[in-house]
Amino acid sequence: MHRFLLPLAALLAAVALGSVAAIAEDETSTTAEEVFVKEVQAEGQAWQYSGVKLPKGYTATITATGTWGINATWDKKVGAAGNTDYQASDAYVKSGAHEGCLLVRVGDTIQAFSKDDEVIRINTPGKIYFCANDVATNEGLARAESFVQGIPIQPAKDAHGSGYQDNDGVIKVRVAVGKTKKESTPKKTDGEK
Ligand SMILES: [Ca+2]
Repeated sequence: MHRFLLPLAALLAAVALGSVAAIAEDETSTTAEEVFVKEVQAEGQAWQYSGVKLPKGYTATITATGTWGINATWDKKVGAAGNTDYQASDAYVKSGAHEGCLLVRVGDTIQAFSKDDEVIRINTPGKIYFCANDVATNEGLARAESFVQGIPIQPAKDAHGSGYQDNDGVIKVRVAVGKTKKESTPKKTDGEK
C-alpha cells in the first residue's frame, strides 16, 4: 500500500531528528493512552476538574497516590481509601463510603475509592472531577470559588464540625485515557453500579 510509504518516510525523518518516540506513539494510536495527572486538594469543598473530558468510546483508568489530612483528630494521614475505620454519615458528600476517601465524579455518578491501590475505570462520557469525602459546610462553600473550573459543593443540611476547614495536603491522581477495548477480557469487577 502507498500509505505505508509516508509513515516510513516520516519515521526516518523522525529518527534523524531524534524524535522517534513521538512518532511511534502516533503510529500506534489504537493502543496508545493519553495520561493526565492532577493534584486533588483535600481542603477544596468543590469538585475539582481533572482536565479530562472523556469522549464517547473511550475509557479512563484512574489510580491515585499520596496521602492527605482529613480530620485533625485523627493521628494519621490517609490515602485514597480514606479512613477505613469510619463509614461516612449522611452529612458527607458520599455517605456509606469511607470518611476522607477520594471521590470521582462524571455527570451525576459518584464513585469512591475503597482501597488505596484501587483502579477505577470510567466509560461514561463527560468531564471527570475529584474531591475528598468530607462534610460540606457554609465556611467551606465560601472558599470554594478559589478552585478554578470546580463545581462548589453545597453545604449538607445537618452539617457540623470542621468539614473541609481542617484538611490539608493533596492526593495525586493519574487518569489514563484510551479507546475502549471492544473485546475486553472477562470482567473481574462489577463496574456497573
Ligand atoms: Ca475535615
